[in-house]
Amino acid sequence: LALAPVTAPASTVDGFVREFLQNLNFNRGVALSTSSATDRYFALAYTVRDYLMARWLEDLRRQREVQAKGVAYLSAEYLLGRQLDNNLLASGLTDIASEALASCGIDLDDLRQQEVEPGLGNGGLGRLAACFIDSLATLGVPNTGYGIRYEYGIFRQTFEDGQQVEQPDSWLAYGSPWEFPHPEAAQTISFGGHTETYDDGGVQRSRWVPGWNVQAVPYNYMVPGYQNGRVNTLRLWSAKATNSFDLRVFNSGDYEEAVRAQTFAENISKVLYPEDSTPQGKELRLQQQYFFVAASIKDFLDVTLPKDFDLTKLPDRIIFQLNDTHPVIAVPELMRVLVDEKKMEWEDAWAITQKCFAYTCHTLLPEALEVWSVDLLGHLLPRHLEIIYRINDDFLDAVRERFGDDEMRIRDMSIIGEHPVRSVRMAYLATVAGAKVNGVAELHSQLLREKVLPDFDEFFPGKFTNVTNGVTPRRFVRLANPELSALITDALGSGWVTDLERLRELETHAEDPEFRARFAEVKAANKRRLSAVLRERDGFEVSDGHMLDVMVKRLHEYKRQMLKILHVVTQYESVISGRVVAADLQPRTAIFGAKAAPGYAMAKNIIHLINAVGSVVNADTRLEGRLKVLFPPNYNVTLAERVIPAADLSEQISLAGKEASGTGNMKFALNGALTIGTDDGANVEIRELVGDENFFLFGMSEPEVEALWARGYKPAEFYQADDNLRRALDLIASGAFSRGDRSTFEPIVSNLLYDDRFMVLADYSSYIAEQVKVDAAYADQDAWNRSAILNVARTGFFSSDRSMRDYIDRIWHTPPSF
Ligand code: DL6
Repeated sequence: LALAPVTAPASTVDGFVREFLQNLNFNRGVALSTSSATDRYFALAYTVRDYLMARWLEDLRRQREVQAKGVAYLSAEYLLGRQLDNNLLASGLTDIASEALASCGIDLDDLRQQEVEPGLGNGGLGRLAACFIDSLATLGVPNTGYGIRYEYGIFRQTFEDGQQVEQPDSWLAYGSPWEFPHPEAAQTISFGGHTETYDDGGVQRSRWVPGWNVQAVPYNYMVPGYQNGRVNTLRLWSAKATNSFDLRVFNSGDYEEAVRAQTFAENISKVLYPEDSTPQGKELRLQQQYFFVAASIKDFLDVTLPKDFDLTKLPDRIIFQLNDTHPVIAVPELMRVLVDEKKMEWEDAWAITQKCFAYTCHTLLPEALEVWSVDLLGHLLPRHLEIIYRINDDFLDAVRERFGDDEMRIRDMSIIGEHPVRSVRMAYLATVAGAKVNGVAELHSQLLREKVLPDFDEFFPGKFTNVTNGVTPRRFVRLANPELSALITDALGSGWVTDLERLRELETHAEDPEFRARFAEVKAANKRRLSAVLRERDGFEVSDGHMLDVMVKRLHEYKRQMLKILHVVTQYESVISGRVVAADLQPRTAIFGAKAAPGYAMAKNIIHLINAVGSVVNADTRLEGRLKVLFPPNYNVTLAERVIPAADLSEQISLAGKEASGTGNMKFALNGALTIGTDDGANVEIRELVGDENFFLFGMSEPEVEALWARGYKPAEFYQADDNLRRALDLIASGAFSRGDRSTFEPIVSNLLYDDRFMVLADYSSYIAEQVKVDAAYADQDAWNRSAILNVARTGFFSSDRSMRDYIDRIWHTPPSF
């Protein structure tokens, strides 16, 4: 029996009902008549798992047997979103489940609402990782995603008097039915202590004598491919104390001290670090990073590989993809394991290591390029610091050999920076160690090569490449937009879900008035659906006939939510001053969704301002309801799935040269919103694909931004030169949105006038002019719909399936299936 393969339950309504009721009875311990919605949701999730289980076990068996080269994706973040619908879709069970539940008197939709989404990421980077693992499973590429099972994910945002308040996200309060804990497979992870040299049979070797340990407990999650019978694994690590408490101390009555070690250890996976672009040198953060990569490397070497594996063949078996700098401490860790534990020669270990890693950079902001002070690193991971020094010495010797004693260049390229404190530059370490380094959009990869790491590009010809980001069409079109999906399937058949370039075939349909009318009806239905969600969730009303103008993303000054709210204030001011008649405004609702990092004061001020403007504008009858601002709190993946399909206009308005790629921009275009955007990140590629006539471009290009900086940017000159800008800023400064208190938003206004690092004022007039064109274009609904359909038709390139194929071709060289 133990050798018999597991079989899935019968894929029939009766089979599903039987499995569901069994789960309700045997796994939840309740009868249908007494079950709560939570019981039913859990029983449903268990049932879907049961259907996927046979495939999962079979894939794990096959992976062990075939031992083909696979991908280990190392990411500190996975912003997964709800799992139930995705797993129902992947297993092809949605209709059966819906019918089966209905026969038990249960509405599937009610159970969907029970799921708390695992918010184990801050934004684009974490959501990208979730899209990538979905695509790898769909392509049939063996992959394990490795990360951290944070007990608390990204904070739950509420507003108090318009200001952000962060609440803990206790997504595990009722447990998660999707995870499989394996405490018996825990790995011991060490920290602290010191290093020493010793005589190993006549050879002098170094070793680490750690100071303390924690246990890394794996929790496995299924990652099913889309209706292809493949299931990969996401393995998230949870920290546990080696000794849960000290009984002797407990018995002496010092209860707090007895569990101190436990609290300390378990803090490591307690909370997602709430920053996505301004990392601070926090010890806990470095602990998190080392904790998960050390556990993942051990897991791969000790558990996945056969016992007698020849480690010189490691690059034929695995590539560790470093998702940004967070996992880069994996490089010295693999070196430590190979040299100290497996007793390899340094040169051999380094040759292997250099083939086993590749690094994706996700930023252009200098402050987001992570560095760790050598003091902290040496205190927490002393042996790793020694290894990093040796890697750096060898690297700088090679640089000297190539470029001579150019000390300036040596200093610039050193993995160790000296200012303001001696630190390890993790992006440099990743670049030196990685077989490949990629940016995430064409422009980003170009700027990475030319501006951020030019010396490295020269030194390592061919190492740098680009892979433009993508998004999974399963979650962001098929699930999020069922009506558009039905329309597309009607026109093209269902193959587009795994071959998104087929959307091109919609181009001819864009010329068909009947198709355009059906497309318009889909958009209207999506707006009604969003309206119902916002009414129930936040008590908001979405007015009929309004253009939905949407800006949803993390709050950061470089993304320039400020520019969008200045547009709202400009329109508002033009009406209350009597220069524009309200009836002449194109009815618009600006929808914002954004969380600010808790320590980022200016971002929080901007949230406050948006809410304050919304309160005043929405209540002012002079606007005759033609301009509205809605800011639903706690923007997350679940809300994104409702907002994006309903949007008419997508705001992608970062300062050129600052947004690495963006992925929201792709989701909106694929759902038939037109973009107003700068030539930044992947906007550039979106515009090239959809055509200038279907995209609202404004603002300076990246070279123009550079030229303005070089000339000396004085934002106040732009304020003086533009009447609308002056009026809008003056209105904010006057206290019009702060009950007359001029001090409330003074920091925002003076920052814009005297600093304005992200050139909001310089791009303002071009933005406002382009918004006038948006209004004019929207007035011709039929032409707008044609453009929207062409956006859908021409953006199939942005499927994460294509991104994954690019990684496979350009970086990983893994076989497409096993
Ligand atoms: O590559 C995914 C995503 C990009 O789309 C965004 O443009 C980029 O800002 C984000 N990067 C990060 C890393 N930290 N910073 N800054 O979140 O990655």
